[in-house]
Amino acid sequence: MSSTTRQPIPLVARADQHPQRTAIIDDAGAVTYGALLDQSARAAATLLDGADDLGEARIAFLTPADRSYVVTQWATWRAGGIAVPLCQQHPEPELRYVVEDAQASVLVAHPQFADRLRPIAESTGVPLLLTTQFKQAPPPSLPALDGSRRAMIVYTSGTTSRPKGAVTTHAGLTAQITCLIDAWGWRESDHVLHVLPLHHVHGIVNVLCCALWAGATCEMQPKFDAGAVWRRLAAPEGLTLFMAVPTIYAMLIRSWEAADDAAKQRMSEGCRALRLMISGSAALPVSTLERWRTISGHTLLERYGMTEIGMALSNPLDGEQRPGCVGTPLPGMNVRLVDEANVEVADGAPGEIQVRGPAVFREYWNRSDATAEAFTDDGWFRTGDVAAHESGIYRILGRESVDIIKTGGYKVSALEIEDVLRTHEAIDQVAVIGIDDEQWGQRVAASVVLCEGRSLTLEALRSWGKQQLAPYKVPSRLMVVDDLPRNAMGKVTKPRVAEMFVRAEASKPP
Ligand code: MCA
Ligand code: AMP
Repeated sequence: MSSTTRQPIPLVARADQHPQRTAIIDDAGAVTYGALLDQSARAAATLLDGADDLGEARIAFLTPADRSYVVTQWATWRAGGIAVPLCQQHPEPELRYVVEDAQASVLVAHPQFADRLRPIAESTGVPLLLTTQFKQAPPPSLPALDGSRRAMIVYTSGTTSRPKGAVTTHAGLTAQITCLIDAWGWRESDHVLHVLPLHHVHGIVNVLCCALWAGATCEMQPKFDAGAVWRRLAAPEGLTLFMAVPTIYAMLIRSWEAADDAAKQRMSEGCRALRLMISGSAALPVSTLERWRTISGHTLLERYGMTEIGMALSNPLDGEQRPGCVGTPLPGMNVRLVDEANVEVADGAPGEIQVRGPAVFREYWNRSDATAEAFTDDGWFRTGDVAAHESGIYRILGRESVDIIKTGGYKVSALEIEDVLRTHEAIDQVAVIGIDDEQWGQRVAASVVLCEGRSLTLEALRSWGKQQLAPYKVPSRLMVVDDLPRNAMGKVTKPRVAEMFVRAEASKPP
């Protein structure tokens, strides 16, 4: 890297210390840190297009899970922009929402996804750039940036209908990364298998950015596929780390159970070569933890985090891990449990998790009211999750809002799904809830009252829903009812809706 392009984005600057090392392995082969620096400088020149600094312009991008993602992310940062990763699985309305809400200045697409972004570029007037159009020459200089510069917007669902953009600064990202580097002993010799989506913090920060910070190798599979993961784990040469959500471990367990004895043995032996396997993003059932231990020899290290804060709590790398617990605060994270009056609760009593520290996000993009509401007067971020601690070790008990559903590790808003379902021509009233599910953690379930004379099957609802919503938000359970249960105020009583689903499941023939 030339001195004119030297910059204090720590993640990028560190790459200069080991240009020959392999940073990424994807379907096309290995990429060194030096190549990432070179390609991201050229891409930054293209984004800058003669300007000195993107000045926090939002660059929304859609690429496969491969080197093109990292090149675009680094180029955006190096040019002074804010990275807005888009989701491959989102249908057009969801992609359009993010592009418009973030007020993106430029859309970047890998040619594979150009057709997905072109209609949005045409109707919004936001220019579309293909990753194959990145310039051949690096820029004469890159802007000087400090840690307070906004780095990334990740869209996250909450208690409002539409997702909000959580903005993290470069200093915040550095804090999120470095606490995990310390806590999980990341080192240059690490080699992580990456199978997670790249529009959420788990895949972006915990896996990709930590690996690149450490000078390690990040091996990217295009998407999670149980067979492909097991093939790699069964021949684990080089691999040291694996991270996933509980649903993925449940799917891997199923796939292992279905294999023949010789294959089972190869898979199990392969796992033993890794130094660490981690689970997070949703509660890890103790049954999954135990089954995985029998299969792989690993006690999954469970941790707790959130888009707005990165990771807050983690079990220790070495030492006691209590099943069902998420450990203690990570380095630099201040965590407390409070009651409704914001007073800290006693050992063993339930309280809301609140977090403070340099890793906490800066704001919700363009939503100052929501940002203000998310923090206490003395600066603690309210997570909305409820936990208890005993001798400093935390156990997650649930969430304050029934309208937040965790399915397959994704957080989705019941209110957002209800708003979309209400636009279906056959639906008069609707209540969306999460119902417990062994594989998905929770499933999205919809109870609907239909318009006079209309009918609706789950299949028809799902095929319509996939045009509007990400597949993980589309209900996979449907109940048509005459009336929704309501309280005296006329508000739908969601616990009663949940009971109706539980009764219906129980009365199904085995
Ligand atoms: C997909 N399907 C579902 C769901 N998702 N059905 C019910 N519930 C769901 N949640 C259906 C699809 O509609 C499709 O059905 C079929 O399953 C296959 O779809 P596909 O998209 O191929 O599914 P998959 O690839 O098998 O997805 C499962 C997955 C994925 C790999 C577990 O959900 C995933 O990558 N989850 C990780 C999410 C994550 O990274 N979260 C981190 C958030 P049909 O055939 O009928 O069309 S960050 C976070 O939470 C914080 C910071 C933290 O702590 O980490
Ligand atoms: P997201 O907003 O998508 O980042 O999801 C964050 C949410 O995932 C948290 O607020 C928790 O509700 C949930 N979560 C993350 N890790 C865990 C865990 N280990 N156990 C239970 N819930 C978790």
